[in-house]
Amino acid sequence: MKRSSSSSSSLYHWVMVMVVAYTLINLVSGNDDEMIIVKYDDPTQVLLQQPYRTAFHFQPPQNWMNDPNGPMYYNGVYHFFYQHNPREAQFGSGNLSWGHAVSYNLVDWVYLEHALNPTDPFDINGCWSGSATILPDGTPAILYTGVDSQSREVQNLAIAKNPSDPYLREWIKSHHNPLMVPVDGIGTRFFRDPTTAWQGPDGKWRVIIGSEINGHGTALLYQSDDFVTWSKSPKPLHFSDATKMWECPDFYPVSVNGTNGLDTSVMDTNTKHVLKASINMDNYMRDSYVIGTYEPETDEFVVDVDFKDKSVDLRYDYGVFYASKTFYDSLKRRRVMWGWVLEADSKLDDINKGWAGLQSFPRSILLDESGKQLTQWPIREIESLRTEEVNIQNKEIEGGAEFEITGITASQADVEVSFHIPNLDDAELLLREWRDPEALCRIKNASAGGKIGPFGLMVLASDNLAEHADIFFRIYKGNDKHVVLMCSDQSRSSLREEVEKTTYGAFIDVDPSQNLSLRSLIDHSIIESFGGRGKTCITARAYPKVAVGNAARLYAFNYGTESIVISSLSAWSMKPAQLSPLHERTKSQI
Ligand code: DQQ
Repeated sequence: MKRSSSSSSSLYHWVMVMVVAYTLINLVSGNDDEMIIVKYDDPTQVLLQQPYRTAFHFQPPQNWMNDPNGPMYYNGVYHFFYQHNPREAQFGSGNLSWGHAVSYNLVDWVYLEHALNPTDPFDINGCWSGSATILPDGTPAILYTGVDSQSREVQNLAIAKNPSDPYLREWIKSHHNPLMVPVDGIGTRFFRDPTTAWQGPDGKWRVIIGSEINGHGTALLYQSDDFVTWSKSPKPLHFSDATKMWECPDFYPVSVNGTNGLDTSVMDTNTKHVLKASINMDNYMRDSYVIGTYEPETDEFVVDVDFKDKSVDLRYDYGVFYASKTFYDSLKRRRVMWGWVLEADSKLDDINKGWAGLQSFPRSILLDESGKQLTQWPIREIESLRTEEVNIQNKEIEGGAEFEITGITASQADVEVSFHIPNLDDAELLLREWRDPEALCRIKNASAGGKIGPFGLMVLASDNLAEHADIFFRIYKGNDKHVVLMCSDQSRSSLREEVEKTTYGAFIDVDPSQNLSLRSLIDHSIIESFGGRGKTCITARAYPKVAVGNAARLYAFNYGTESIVISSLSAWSMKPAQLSPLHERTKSQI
């Protein structure tokens, strides 16, 4: 692709983003009965701040968004709900409502009216996170946490008013609400986030609720015959004394040999189960998971390896990724995951920009063939956004070198690269004290030279490399095999001081004598990276001052002493996804 066409399409995109952003602000502001919206005195100020708004990641038109809620595929339409504060670009627990958007391809979205707002005594202080379950008669049902008039967390039910409305625009809260209240010593602020329910062989529904009991993160188990009357099982599904409060648990089957995802109630001898907990402990937010065997007759869940601590637990993503939720996509027979990607910009800048919070690009999720971990990959529909392409084959990068990958829009790109490491013999020894990969990535950042690595990609880089975010590998010699470290280093990602510039890292369980792959989705202020074909994922935020829009560059680099070969690299500019309210779309555009 030629630089001139990418520049003009990018310019067009920017103009469109600004026009749409301005129009949306006005449109939504005018819709008084729906939301109360912060008014901007000087809309140009808002528009000037938009370089960080994303082109193909889900964002609401404005204001604060956090957890993904109740994703589902129903009657030909994908539904996505999200925690939204319709009043401002900051978390406001009492205002939290369920934003709602629909899609036919999980890429382009139509914003609808909010599905749930805090209006009743059982949720007057916030409609918090929850999940959707499609009942056997085809009725979509939402179980969600309400913060009630006494500030207790309680579980509520809402049913789609008209299941034949393709967009399920109206939801009726059950007059039986609240269905579950904190009893038996459960803390009133430690009882939330119901999962998608599953049905056991006895026909009873089961659901788990996140909690902390006696200081231990716990998945409380509830059962019901009719989805309305729920009773607490004497034993939780699982708990861990290595963790505290479990938010947004998720529990679902994965196929041991197959490449399809499984519906939540499927369980047979070819399935294992995944239990994920979102743990916000010691100022660190992570989505950790365990894999185990679930016996539906007894509700026993026996884990292979239990939760321990943040440096050794299995995590969906070792970067900024929290409160995730999966759903079974019956159309494509896969399990799809969404996760909340937090901001790294200052609170004041969030307010000035008028928005905060992203969703990860949806990922399909499978059990790895080792059976010991999951793998994730952006859903293949993302490829419909790929446009100009560059390819590089068999290119050696000598130690200490970098080169620019030109020909694509580097601020809005999908990059897949596969590295060959010609000589593994001279790998440095992995020292015992380097147990925590994130700490190791901080000590050995991209500018600390090594032997095999650091090598990888420099993204959202400025012309003179004053700004760049780096995703790279280092190879070490461990006790009996090579160890591969993957880092996502933001330390030089912005000349703006107020921005958080966190460095993340994780080990990848791959054999580096085979090709080592890296894929990065770059979208203005987010970088989602997948190492070893999705065995290790790291999501990061970057807010460059200079490397924005057309000024952003992409490089491959190798600052180790040993040469590395790029066996293949493909990179694409990405078209923006379509995100707009229903009244702005014609039928053919939906
Ligand atoms: N966010 C929700 C809670 C959940 C937390 C409130 C996790 O339901 O525990 O917005 O981010």
